[in-house]
Parts: sequence; structure tokens; C-alpha cells
Amino acid sequence: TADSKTSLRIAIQKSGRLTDKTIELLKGIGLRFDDYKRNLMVECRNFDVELLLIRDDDIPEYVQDGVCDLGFVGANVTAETGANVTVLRDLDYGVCRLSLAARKEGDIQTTEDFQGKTVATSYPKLTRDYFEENDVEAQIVTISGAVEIAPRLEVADAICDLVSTGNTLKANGLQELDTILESETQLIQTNKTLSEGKKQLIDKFLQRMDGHQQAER
Ligand code: PRT
Ligand code: ZN
Repeated sequence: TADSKTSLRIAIQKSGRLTDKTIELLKGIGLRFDDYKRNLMVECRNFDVELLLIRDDDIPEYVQDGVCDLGFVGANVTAETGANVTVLRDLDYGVCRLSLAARKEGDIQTTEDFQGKTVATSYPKLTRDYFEENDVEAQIVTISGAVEIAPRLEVADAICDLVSTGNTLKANGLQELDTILESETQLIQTNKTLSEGKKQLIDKFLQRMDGHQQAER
């Protein structure tokens, strides 16, 4: 039907650190839906919204391409993918930073010390950009998980990874050096042309979100 075509499609992380908070937020602003854990796509019962549950890495590109109109995703992921999207809101969860770290009391202490060294990361683009800006030639080793053990395995001299409490670095004998990016969860919107119907739905959605955010304070 014409109605189902105007449904807002919102991408959220299927299963991970952002999932519970995002679901909580959506329920908090009055959206009703069920069984999101088992499905890739979930329709809201009382709002013209369907949720697409996917890996966080895919969210910025889905929103960029207009497959989804909105998405909830970490600023770190959007920055790494370099997706062309508009940030509508910065949210107060999923807060972390992308930082360089090296062995405590090792020979890497400053940015210049990275010259000629290897750095393991899941964020090759942001890491490469950082070294380029600082005129340091470091070799980037891209790995998808457990980056913090790379120095011990001698896969790399240092790492560039997300940090929140700093406990993971500490537990692995690593010392946080420079921060490349401060991150939090963001609500992003596609830059593709939207129908009037969708624009109105987004306005309504944002009004509810902002009202909810205020009520929480
Ligand atoms: O399966 P999918 O691809 O969707 O999930 P994922 O495994 O890629 O991501 P997930 O769920 O681990 O994280 C989702 C998002 O949460 C990230 O993209 C960030 O925006 C945000 N976030 C916030 C974090 C952290 N804090 C965080 N601490 N993501 C990861 N970490 C990891 C970090 O990589 C390191 O291993 O936690 C460890 C460090 O934590 P501390 O507290 O010891 O410093
Ligand atoms: Zn991911």
C-alpha cells in the first residue's frame, strides 16, 4: 500500500553494546514492537516505523545509500566508513574514545615514536589519517577483534582501539597515548531526498526523542 511505503526505516545494532539502550530509547518514546531479537526487520505497531536490525558496521552505509532513513550508531563507525550522512543528534550512551596505546614503559611514548612501527587496529582509515596528519610513517595492521593482545603476540608494536574505562588496556600492560576520536552514539539521517511524508515522520520522531531526553534529566 502507499502507506507502507512512507514507513520510516531505522537501522539499529542487532546485538551488541548499543542494542539495549537503543531499544530502551525507542520504547521510551512510545514505540511499540515485539520480538526484535529474532527478526531482521520489525514493524512498529503504533508508529509508521520499521526497524532493521543489523551489524553496527553496516549502518552508516545503509543510511548513506537510503536503504534506511535513520540509524543509531557510534560516531566511530560513521567516521571510519566515511559515510555521507547527516548527524541529527548526539546521544549520551556508547561513549568511548579511539586511542593509541603501547606497552607501558616501552619505547613508544609520543606520536613521533610511532615512526617505523606497526599498529594493530580495527579502524585502519582513522588510524592512517591520524598518522598522515602527524607526518609519521607507521604500518597499519588491520584486525577485526581482540586488538589489545596484538603487542603481546608481537603482531604489532602498538594498537589503536576503543577505550571506555581503560581496564582492557591496563589488563594488557598497555598505556593510553593520544586520543584520535571522541565518540558517542548518534542518530544519523540519510542525505538522499526524502518524501514529505517521511520528513514529517522524522520531525515527529525527533519531537518525541527530544521530549523524552528532557523528561529524563
Ligand atoms: O556485531 P557488531 O558488529 O554489531 O558489534 P561490534 O562487536 O562491532 O560492536 P560492539 O557491540 O562491541 O560495540 C558497538 C559500539 O559500542 C562501538 O562501535 C562503540 O561506538 C561503542 N562502544 C562504547 C564500545 C566501547 N564503548 C568499548 N569499550 N565498543 C567497544 N568497546 C571495547 C573496546 O574495543 C575494547 O575491547 O571494549 C574494550 C575496552 O573497554 P574498557 O572499558 O576496558 O576500556
Ligand atoms: Zn561491528
